[in-house]
Amino acid sequence: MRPLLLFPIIYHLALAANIRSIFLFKDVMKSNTTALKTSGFNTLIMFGVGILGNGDIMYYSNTPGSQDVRIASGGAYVGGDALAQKVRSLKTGDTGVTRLEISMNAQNVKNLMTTPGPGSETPLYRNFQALKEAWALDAVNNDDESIYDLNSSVAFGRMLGRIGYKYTIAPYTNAQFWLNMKNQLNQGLREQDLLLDRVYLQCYDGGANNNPPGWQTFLGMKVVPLIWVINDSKPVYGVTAAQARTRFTQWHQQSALAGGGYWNDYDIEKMGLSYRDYGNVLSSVFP
Ligand SMILES: *[C@@H]1O[C@H](CO)[C@@H](O)[C@H](O)[C@H]1NC(C)=O
Ligand SMILES: *[C@@H]1O[C@H](CO)[C@@H](O)[C@H](O)[C@H]1NC(C)=O
Ligand SMILES: CC(=O)N[C@H]1CO[C@H](CO)[C@@H](O)[C@@H]1O
Repeated sequence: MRPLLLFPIIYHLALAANIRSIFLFKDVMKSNTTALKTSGFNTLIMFGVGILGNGDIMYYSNTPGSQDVRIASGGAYVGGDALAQKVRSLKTGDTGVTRLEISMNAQNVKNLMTTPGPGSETPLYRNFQALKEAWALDAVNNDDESIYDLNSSVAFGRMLGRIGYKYTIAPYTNAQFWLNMKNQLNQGLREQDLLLDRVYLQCYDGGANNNPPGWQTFLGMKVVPLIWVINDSKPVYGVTAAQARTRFTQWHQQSALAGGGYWNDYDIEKMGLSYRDYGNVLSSVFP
């Protein structure tokens, strides 16, 4: 009978894999995706997705010379083949990346959850379904920093869950709101089936004083602290790879974390930093 035990053990190890993440602020058509795939990261989170009042989905540009791209409309992917191929390539070929997320704000979510609602025939549902397929996405990250409407956020999260996405959050403040959301979205679900399965905690800028172990206790789930790499936008929050190692290690010793992550790839390239150095920190602290 012993061999039967192997499967659950392997399954458990797969679930326990440490998260090594980076937010992609730079247009994926312009960033060094080879470096992103081969520097130790296993999770990439594409920043700058948003929805319009009619349920169309946009990929907003945060890169000089790039333009905003409409990526889903009328229940179809409309972002173009080159972009779809580039995004899909992040998880294929020579890569350590196993999970790809898109990060968005909460603009228009409340309106659309009220009318027409979260049903499977709505433009929003069909657009997210088409985008998931076109880009081979695993999760949608909620980076709401202003609206915080619980009811519509929960309805939207459940809608995404029915499409097959996981749902993640990237709080910097308002812990009670995120706890309420997590409790509603994960109510009655087993550990391996959680809908809201990851928390990326901003530990810079407005979240500079966040203590990841404290958040873990409050939320009742492990978190992935995010650190901002060296940058010229808000230099005071810039952290070298060596400093990142110290901070991740200290938090992890206080209370085991789900992994670590960085904000963001654009600054790594702009400041001439090393993906390898920042990635190695995650690979050694969160092997
Ligand atoms: C992209 O990253 C790879 C791997 O780190 C490196 O060899 C290559 O020189 C980089 N390309 C550019 C254009 O910087
Ligand atoms: C909560 O959201 C659902 C789904 O969109 C909606 O039907 C319901 O009216 C909302 N309730 C409140 C109190 O806003
Ligand atoms: C160009 C620039 O100002 N870079 C700064 C980014 O942040 C780090 C850390 O504070 C500074 O050392 C850099 O000078």
